[in-house]
Amino acid sequence: MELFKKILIANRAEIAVRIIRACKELGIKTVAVYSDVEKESLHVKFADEAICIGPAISAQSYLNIPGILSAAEITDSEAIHPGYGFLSENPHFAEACATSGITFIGPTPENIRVGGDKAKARQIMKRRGIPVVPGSDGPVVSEELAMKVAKKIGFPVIIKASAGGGGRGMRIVKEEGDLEHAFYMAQREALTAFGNGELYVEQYIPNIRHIEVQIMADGKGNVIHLGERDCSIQRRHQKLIEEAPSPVSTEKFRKKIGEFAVRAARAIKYKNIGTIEFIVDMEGNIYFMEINTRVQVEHPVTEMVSGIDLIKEQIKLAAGFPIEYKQQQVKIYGHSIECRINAEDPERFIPSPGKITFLSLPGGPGVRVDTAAYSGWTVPPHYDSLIAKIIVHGRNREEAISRMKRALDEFIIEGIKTTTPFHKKVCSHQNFLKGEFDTGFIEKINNSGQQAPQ
Ligand code: MV4
Repeated sequence: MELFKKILIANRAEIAVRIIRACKELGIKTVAVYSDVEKESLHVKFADEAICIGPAISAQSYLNIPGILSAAEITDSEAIHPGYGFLSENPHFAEACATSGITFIGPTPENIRVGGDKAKARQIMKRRGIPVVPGSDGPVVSEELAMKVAKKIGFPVIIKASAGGGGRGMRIVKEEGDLEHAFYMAQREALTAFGNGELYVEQYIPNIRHIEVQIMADGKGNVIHLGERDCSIQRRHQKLIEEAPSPVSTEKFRKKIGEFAVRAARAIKYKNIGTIEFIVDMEGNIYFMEINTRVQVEHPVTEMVSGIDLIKEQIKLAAGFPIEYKQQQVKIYGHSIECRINAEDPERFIPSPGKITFLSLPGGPGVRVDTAAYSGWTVPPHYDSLIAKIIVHGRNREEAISRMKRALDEFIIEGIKTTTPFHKKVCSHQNFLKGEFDTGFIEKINNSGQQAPQ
């Protein structure tokens, strides 16, 4: 077996840079693709070759399957890494790669299909005995069926879109009288957003933590997990801060949630790296939620505590190599936190694209910055506003937080607004310091304005 000689990266910005770094360390040549407005982007400068694939609008460049496949063929690329977003969870793209004789660096098209069908994934896990929130067995095809399920499990319930993501097509229903309206609203929203109005129903669990597990599978029977990430600090379904391990985790908890994740991966014959998402309630009960079939934005916190380069693993697994170690050899060391720095107003989170007139990045012990930003670069308005990830590692959570505070102070940027002030506020909040938060944390602090003394 051999690794690829050349990989095309079908993405942009920090994740494209991250993938190029892994390729360089593996001795693999890289091809960047870019849109008209991204000629001066760092991923273009870092790659061995670069091809313009069309105009700024994603649909005509980063989402253009024939265009990207042509770029791969012209450059003799043997594989394509899709990064996250864009084509990363498009089963048709994974299939089109195979048809063109190009390896898609990711799971199988069937894995991607299951990941994109949340009602089906839930049903599979339920049948395998992996705990799911009480709810419908698969999709609910009518408002009457949704009502029947809701009455059986009791209100409040949450209606979700099978094809859902980013909180779209989701409705919390407090009581019987609200269900009919909520059902049709969710259905219409899902149809508009995903072209698929299929819905399912679950009991609504309040005050949850979002905890996910990194898994790795080689398709040869080896499935392992690399521990959990706590992604509860989010705003309107956009994660803002992630950490590993979870502040509520113990050896016992990790073993339990890790085993659920491995069983979930086995249940769908998963191959490559992936994430099994759970919600954890106030009593510590764990429930399966979703499968994410891509590398995630927050993957670095797992890399920092496990010492495993997930992008290199992704590439090696796609090339057919087996996993080189056993579950018992995976050790979680210390604590890691990531702050997502967005080019946004820190109060209202409105995008703030434009020219970065000055940038100085943090460094020093235990600090990693994944970014494609540099002094003089113009953040384009056409894409998402993530411009840098500040990732810290410490021997324990306290050390990680003090390093994050220092790193945020060292992050100096001029010309655009960023969410850095927001992160500084969170890192000084007494509940964050105590590890006491759920997915409602940001709303709570933004509404009450409470802040820990410095
Ligand atoms: C839930 C839930 C409570 N109970 N499911 C949100 C995104 C998706 N990945 C899963 N989500 C949730 N699922 C059950 N059964 C709470 C959330 C949730 C949420 C829901 C409404 C408004 C804001 C939210 C923020 C985080 C999580």
